Amino acid sequence: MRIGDILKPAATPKNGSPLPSTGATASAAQQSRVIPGGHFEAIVIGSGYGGAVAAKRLGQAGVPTLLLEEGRHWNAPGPDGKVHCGMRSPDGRAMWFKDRTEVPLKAFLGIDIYNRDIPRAPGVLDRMNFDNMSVYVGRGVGGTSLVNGGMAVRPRADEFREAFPGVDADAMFSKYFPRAEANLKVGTIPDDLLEKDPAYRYSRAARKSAEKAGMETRVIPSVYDYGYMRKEARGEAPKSAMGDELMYGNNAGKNSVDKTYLKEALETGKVDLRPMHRVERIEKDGSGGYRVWAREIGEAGPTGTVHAFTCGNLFLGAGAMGTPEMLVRARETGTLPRLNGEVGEGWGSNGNVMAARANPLWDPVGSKQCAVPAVAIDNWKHPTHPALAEVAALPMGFEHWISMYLALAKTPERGRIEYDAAADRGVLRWEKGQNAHAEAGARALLDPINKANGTIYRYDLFGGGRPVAGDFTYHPLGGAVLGKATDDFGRVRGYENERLYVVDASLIPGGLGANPFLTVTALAERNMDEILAKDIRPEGPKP
Ligand code: FAE
Repeated sequence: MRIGDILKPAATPKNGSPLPSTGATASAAQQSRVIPGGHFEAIVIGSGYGGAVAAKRLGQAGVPTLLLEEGRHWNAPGPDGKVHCGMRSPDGRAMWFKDRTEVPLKAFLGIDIYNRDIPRAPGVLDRMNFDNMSVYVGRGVGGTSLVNGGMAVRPRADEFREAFPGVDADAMFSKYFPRAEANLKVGTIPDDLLEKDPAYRYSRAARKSAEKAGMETRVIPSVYDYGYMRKEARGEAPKSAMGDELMYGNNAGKNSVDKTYLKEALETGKVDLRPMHRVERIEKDGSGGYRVWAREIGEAGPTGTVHAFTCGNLFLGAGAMGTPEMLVRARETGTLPRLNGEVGEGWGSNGNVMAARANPLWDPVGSKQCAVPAVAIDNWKHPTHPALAEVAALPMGFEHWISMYLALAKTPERGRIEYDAAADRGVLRWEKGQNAHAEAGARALLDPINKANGTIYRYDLFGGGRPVAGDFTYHPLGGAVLGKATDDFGRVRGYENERLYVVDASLIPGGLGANPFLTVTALAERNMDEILAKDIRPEGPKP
């Protein structure tokens, strides 16, 4: 039985009222207790980029705000004195309730050297597996900023305009992208690191082979602190990205949003942060606002304690898996019946494809590799298969001559998030053939590089003898697309005048031609300007 089966919409919970367990969490919670959580002027669900911008801007405007996050607050060291574990030594901190790590690489020369058994715990990286597509997301205060590559890339203006016909692109590029870059602390890798450091030999090798094929290359901005990276390179600071830290979190160096927007949000004194609270249901509360049901997550999984909070303004920032899931559940179970048919639609993988080439012996990539990518190869001018490929690190501690790429290919393929009533969860509908177009885009970029350099793909890394893999993504986008499921500022359609907002990557329609977090942040800044000025504090901030 689920919360929705137990409680009629807008029921007022009594303190400690006993409830049967929910279907989704039956093994962990034999009995659920609902505890009234109090009223807040605003609630933000999810603490990634979109949620962090919303929380900071609400806090600065003097709005008492509750920030609910499913994952941990990663601020306390484990027994080894570190908050996060490294990629070569994963433990329970690595993955979200998994018995074994699930990184994309399956094998090296036929042997699975990448994945390890680990204790099941609320770790920082989740891989959500659906038919034909797996989706990686971060779990914790800071969302996917905790585990991502830190690449802060502006989309091309024409791609931005295509994705967001209702948004003033000039204002975005002159005001909101610069604002997001300043707040996220975006910088550019200095020449001494990129051109000379042994840890960037892999970038230089891939760049050289691309240029030999006549491809354009460019440097990618990042939120990693290059002052810190220089110290790592000189041996003056503990190694983080220069060691093997990235996908399971960085212990230093990276400006994830817990170090930027969220820190500033909490400093306003107006934002109450509750980690390890998973929102399972949202509904109108009968007095014009919203009731939000959040289950406490414990070290062993979901607990039997559910908090029922109320608010006047509800901001959904649970990412392009979490936000569509909450919305399709609300529409299908009737707790928000006026949501339109666009909710759940327009989901895409941003054309993510991973691929690898084998370099010749005279082109080594280095046994030490810095995990923060620095170089991209641009094939966007391709007439049918535009793509950008970022040169990714593969830090294995020995020379392997592999150039690894994360391609972002332009593809028309889109899926949808549907509500699975039996499991009470959102399910991604994505067909097998839908990966082919993006994979062809990656090959349209890499085939000429192989040809010009007399090299071949690596066929042993992704399983099934495949040279390219488009069946997983780091960049889930869409499911509540701007201008379709919402108005042009993220106000949810059907509830436009009732203060229900989407602020995250689900606003982006499936593909962008660039890594998404800078756009998520800039768009959230723009939308919060409008929402605060018109809906919440038309008379100005009240700190
Ligand atoms: P996100 O950051 O995912 O945050 C959502 C938060 O909501 C998470 O903390 C969830 O735990 C939480 N949540 C979900 N459901 C619930 C619920 N029901 N109740 C409470 N909390 C909930 O969303 N992008 C780039 O631009 N550059 C990169 O270099 C890059 N590298 C990446 C590398 C990896 C390995 C991965 C996985 C992603 C990468 N991305 C990169 C993608 C980028 O991090 C992502 O687009 C943004 O983080 C999306 O931001 P949102 O605010 O939408």
